[in-house]
Formats: sequence, C-alpha cells, structure tokens
Amino acid sequence: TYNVRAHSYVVGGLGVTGQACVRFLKQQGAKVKAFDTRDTFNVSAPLNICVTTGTLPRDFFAGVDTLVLSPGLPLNIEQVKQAKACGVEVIGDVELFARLNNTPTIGITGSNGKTTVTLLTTHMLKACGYEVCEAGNVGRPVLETLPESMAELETLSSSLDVIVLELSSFQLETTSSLKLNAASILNISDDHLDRHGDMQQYTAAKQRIFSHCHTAVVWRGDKQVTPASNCENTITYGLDMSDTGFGLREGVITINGEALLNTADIRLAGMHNVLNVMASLALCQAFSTSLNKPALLNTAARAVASFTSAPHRCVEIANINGVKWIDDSKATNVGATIAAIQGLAPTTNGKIILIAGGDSKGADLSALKPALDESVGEVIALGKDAEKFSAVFRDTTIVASMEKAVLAANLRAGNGDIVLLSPACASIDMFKNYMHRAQVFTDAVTHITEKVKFES
Ligand code: UMA
Ligand code: ADP
Repeated sequence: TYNVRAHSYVVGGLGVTGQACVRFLKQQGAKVKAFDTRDTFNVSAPLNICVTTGTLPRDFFAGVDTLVLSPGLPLNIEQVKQAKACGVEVIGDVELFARLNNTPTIGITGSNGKTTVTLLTTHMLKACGYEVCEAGNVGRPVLETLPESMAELETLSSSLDVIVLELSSFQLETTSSLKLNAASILNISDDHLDRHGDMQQYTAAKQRIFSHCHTAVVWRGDKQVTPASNCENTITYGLDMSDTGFGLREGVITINGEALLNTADIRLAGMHNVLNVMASLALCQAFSTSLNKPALLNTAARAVASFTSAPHRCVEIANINGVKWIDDSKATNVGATIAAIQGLAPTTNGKIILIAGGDSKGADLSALKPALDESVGEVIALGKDAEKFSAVFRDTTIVASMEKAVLAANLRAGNGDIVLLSPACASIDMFKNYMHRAQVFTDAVTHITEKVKFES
C-alpha cells in the first residue's frame, strides 16, 4: 500500500485543491511545502508551511518525491518542467486519493452535464439508503472524502458506502490508478482547447476515466464516449428505442425494453436532461451490479421527481411582461449553449434573444450556427470574444457590459420571448466566475423589474 508518511511532497497551486492537499498531507504526517505561481492568493485558514511564489529557487525540488499539482495549472509551466528535470513524480489530488481510497467510487466526466449527473446520482443513491458523498470538480476536493486519520486509512474504515466523483479533463490528465466501480464520459464537445491543444488530446484525457473501471456507462449517441480501454461490463443509454440498456419509447424511459420512468416526472428542462437522468440511472445500476448489491432502479427512478436543477443551469429568474429571463451562466462552452437553445426553443412561440460571450477558450464557434439560425432571433454579445459571434451570426449586437446587454435585450424583447444568458464562454475576462456573472445579470434584470413596477 501507498504510504503518505514515507514521502516528501510539494503542493503546486494554493486554490481550493491545493489547500485541501496541504491540510491532508500535514494531517497524515507527511513532509510538505508549496508554491503558487501568483503573487497574491487567498487561503481560508493559515497553512503553517513554507510557501514560495513566482520563480522557484534552483534547489527547490531537492529531496522531494512528489509534486501534487492543482488542476488549474497546466503541465507545461516552468515549475513543472523543473520538477520533472529533478526526477520528481507529478500527480494531481485525484491520483493521491486513488492510491489511498477503499470506498466504492463512481466517476463522471464529459464536456457538459457533469455537475447535474453527479448531484442527481448522489440524490438517487441517498434515496436508496446509501451513505454517499459527492466530490471533485463539483466543489469538494476529493481528499476531503478520505478518513481523517492514518489509522482509519490503514484499517480501511470509512463511514461512506459510495463516493460520486465529478472529474474534469484537468483532473484526469494527472490520474493513472483511479479504480472506479462505474464511470461515464457523458459527451464530448469543444472545450478547454487552450489547455489541451486539440480535440484528440482533450478526448484522450477524458478516456483515462475508463483505465480501471468495472462497468462503463455509455451513451449510444457518440462513438467518442465508448471506452477505448477494456471494462468488465457496459450499460448503454440513448434517446432511441432499445431492447438493451436504457432507451426512450413514447416519452417513457425504458430499461431492457421495460417501462421505468415517465419523462413528464422530470423537473429539468430539455432533452439533454433526459439523457442526464438516463446516465444517472445507469450509473446507479452499474454501481449495484459491480458490488452484487440488490437492484435499486425503481427507487432511483422515483427519486427523479424530487430533484431540481442546480443554480445557473437554465433557471428562470424573472418573468416580466410576458418575457422570460433565463440564467444559464454555467454554459461555458458551445455544447452547453446549443443544448439550452434546443431545450428552450420548443417552449416558446416567440423568439429567443441570446446574451453570450466571454473567453471562448480557443473554441470554434461555428458549431453554434445551426442552432442560432434555427431558433435565435438576435445575439447580444459581450466580452473578450464578442466579435467571434458576429462572424457566425448576422444579427449580433456587441455591448460593453452585462448591464448594457440586459438593457439592449429588454428593448428588443416582447410578449412571449425568452432572454437567455447562455454565454458559450468562460467568464474570467469580465467576472470572478460564472456565479458572479449570473449575479450581475440577475441584478440588472431585477433593476428592470423594479423600473417596470415603478412605472405601472
Ligand atoms: N492559479 C494560478 N496559479 C496557481 C494556482 C492557481 O494562476 O499557482 C489559477 C489557475 O490557473 C486557475 C485558478 O487559479 O485559473 C484556479 O485554479 P486551481 O487549480 O487553484 O483551482 P481550485 O481552486 O483548486 O479549484 C479546482 C477546480 N478548478 C479548476 O480546475 C480550474 C474546481 O472546478 C473544483 O471545484 C475544485 O478544484 C475542487 O475539486 C471549477 C472549474 O471551473 C468549478 N473547473 C473547470 C470546469 O468545470 O470547466 C475545469
Ligand atoms: P458541467 O458540470 O459539465 O459543466 P452542468 O451540469 O453544470 O455540467 O451543466 C453545464 C451546462 O451544460 C448548463 O448550461 C446545462 O444547461 C448544459 N448541459 C447539461 N447537461 C447537458 C448535456 N447532457 N448535454 C449538453 N449540455 C448540457
């Protein structure tokens, strides 16, 4: 077994992940120091270790075995090169977790739907009576799911029955020994190419989720999500009728051809969410078969009715004079925005006004064109890559701020229309994060609501 105490670590980056790594390693009695590439950063509690910023001294990695690198830091930075040149092993927090974890674990990756499927799968397993915890890219660093003391780690004791991990391509890139009872790549569309170079490398990072996986959950709609490595078992799902795995027949989700769940019971909008529900059901099924536990599909299916969307994912925030204002700020890539447009278009007789833009992370926006041409009346674009929208859609107006975008949308929207904030881009060029972008949007919309009240 892997012995943390026997190693000397450097933690690279002191965001949420890095701080959790330092706390964990110190608790286990390992030797640890850290660097951050930024001059200033915030820590939630004093770390009481040596932290170096900027360029590292030449002997920084002397005597160090392992660099635990934060997911936000690319592998090609100078500090990582320096570590590798000194023979230091470079891993991420998920790999460290993998070497120590003994609790059955489910892994979820994909360009879109990860958080929804992670939270829904967790919700279903809870309903089935399991002690379950979600972690990873969803927000809670994975190391926080391990038992606190070395003694507990060694006696394999954990209070959890199952851990549900949301895994980003950044986290998978540095992971090699993660054993999963069930895993899925939900879908693959253009994202994070500024980090991964091209689609092939981005897909390869995601495929690492299947390296040591018992049962793969596979969407029939895209060949790229089929495991490249051998898994013992496969469960498939898709929106077609199918006698095996999960399928759809006249608005009813089926399992091996038998009716399981009416889609009318799903409280999330759009066909992409029907896929997310199927993926979650399939992961629960895969988890129970991997451990020879009793089937739990009916209980899991019943739990869908009590699951509502996580914030900032296609949520209606206001309805002013017959205009619906929708916050889909979490749509940080093209695939998510296409899903939002296609999911909402059938729900309106009016037009969709799309507020989009930000940092496109090197993405090709032309994939948006068919959805825009088919269902969007106007685009109001903002941020670093606003002009890229003008290139794919004729009726694009560029504005300088979110407040101006909301004012422009309000001028153009009439009864029955939808104003959709679904940026297809990251927020970091103008906002702290996608939550902050949503807040500025909501405040601007509230401002309009108040004006309407005042005037009438
Ligand atoms: N940074 C530096 N220098 C450093 C350290 C960080 O410049 O030395 C910058 C990074 O380039 C990045 C930011 O700081 O812009 C945050 O990076 P980080 O690695 O410190 O991030 P954490 O705070 O540890 O949060 C990470 C995930 N963030 C990223 O992968 C960017 C969180 O996912 C995740 O919830 C958390 O670990 C716990 O596991 C967020 C995310 O945006 C939600 N993920 C991306 C996505 O979903 O698209 C991948
Ligand atoms: P992630 O964690 O992968 O970013 P989320 O569940 O947070 O995924 O959803 C992010 C965005 O993607 C939201 O805008 C949501 O409407 C959209 N989305 C969710 N599921 C899917 C899917 N299966 N296919 C395409 N888009 C999706």
